[in-house]
Amino acid sequence: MPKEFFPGIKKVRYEGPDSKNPLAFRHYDATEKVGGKTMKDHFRFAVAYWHAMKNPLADPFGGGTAVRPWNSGSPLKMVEQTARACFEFMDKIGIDYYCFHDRDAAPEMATLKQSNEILDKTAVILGKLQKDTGKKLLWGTACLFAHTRYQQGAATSPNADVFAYAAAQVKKALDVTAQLKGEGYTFWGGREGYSTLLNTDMKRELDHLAAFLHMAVDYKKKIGFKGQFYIEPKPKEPTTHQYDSDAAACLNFLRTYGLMDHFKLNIETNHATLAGHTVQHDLTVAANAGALGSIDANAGDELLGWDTDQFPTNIYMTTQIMLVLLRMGGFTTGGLNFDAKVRRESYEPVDLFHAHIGGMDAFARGLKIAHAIIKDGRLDAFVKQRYSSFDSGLGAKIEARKTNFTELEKHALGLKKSPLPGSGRQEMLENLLNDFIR
Ligand code: XUL
Ligand code: CO
Repeated sequence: MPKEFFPGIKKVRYEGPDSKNPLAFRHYDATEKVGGKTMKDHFRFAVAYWHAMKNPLADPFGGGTAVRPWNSGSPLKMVEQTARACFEFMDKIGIDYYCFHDRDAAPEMATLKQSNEILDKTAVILGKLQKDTGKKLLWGTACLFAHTRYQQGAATSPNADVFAYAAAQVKKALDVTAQLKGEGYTFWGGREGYSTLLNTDMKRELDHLAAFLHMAVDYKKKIGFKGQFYIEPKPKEPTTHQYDSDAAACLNFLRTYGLMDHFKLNIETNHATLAGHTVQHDLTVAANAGALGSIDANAGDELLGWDTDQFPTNIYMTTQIMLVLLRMGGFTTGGLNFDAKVRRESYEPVDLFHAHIGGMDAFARGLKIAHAIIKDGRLDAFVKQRYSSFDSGLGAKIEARKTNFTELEKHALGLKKSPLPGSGRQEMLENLLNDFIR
């Protein structure tokens, strides 16, 4: 086994905005404090094992292009090499957390028993690496969408044996996540939806999904796992419609089935845009419900209509994400997981560094800008003023639910002219935002 998987690449350092070194940070300085908290603590960045380490970079028209020397050899050798490559990468890029699916940490074997055995061995390897380096698991998850048995869903499969198999897989993934002291566990319903309603009993499938998640909550209690459960919304792809389509749909599902106390949401940029929302929309919906837990940071491509999972580079977007996050008071258990892959053309290991550096720098700038906007206060003051008619008098009575239609009618009849709100000043506010993006 080679001593290094990224030979010739040193630890990436902060060199300041004028640096011309492509393997240096220009804006992300882990120890710099913004608003009393280090950048490192604001973001809690994580490496996504499945993309950074395992994605072959295939597309529907051609096979993988990625050069990943660690993805070779017998299953166990590959597992160990990949784990070591991931920890070397985390060390060199300066990221403390990682996230994995059971089946990217270890491959699926011929039987469930064998898959569990290799996953157990993998957990020992990862546990040792965590102990030696201080790196941590942000969240674990189970891949319930790649194998052919899950072609028609896992917890929403029409087949009870498939449901049981998925339950067994999540049970094991929870054991391993707990063993590795994961700070969370994510449920992304990869195929929990339908391709056509002609063959689908939607109500029954949703009831099954709820039963599955209740059993997961019970098992979590049984093993004493303290990590946070997340649901990750996505509207479609691979299915035509996924039940966890957006933050609002997830919250409705959780409330309907009495699961609200046990789950928060893991919001992913490209999933929100596929749902026809901006990411700040879905973040805000989640935060308003006290349910914004974690973020899968990436970006889509405006010209392509699918989940391209690109690295986030747009400072306007990172600023708006950080505005929501700062107003919420920041992460507790969650973090910013780069659920993003390099382009098929960027096939060399060093491209993983460029991609993460770009994402971390873009978020560092977004953080500083959002902090400055909040400190400046004009944006918040404008919004406050916009609703000020509800601060006293009749408006305050409406908010306190101390009035009724009869009284409101009397008030409306007494108005001297038709009421009109002040200008929304969208352009002025867009200019204000742009003034901070330097
Ligand atoms: C798929 C996706 C997943 C989840 C974890 O679009 O985002 O990688 O984050 O299963
Ligand atoms: Co994701």
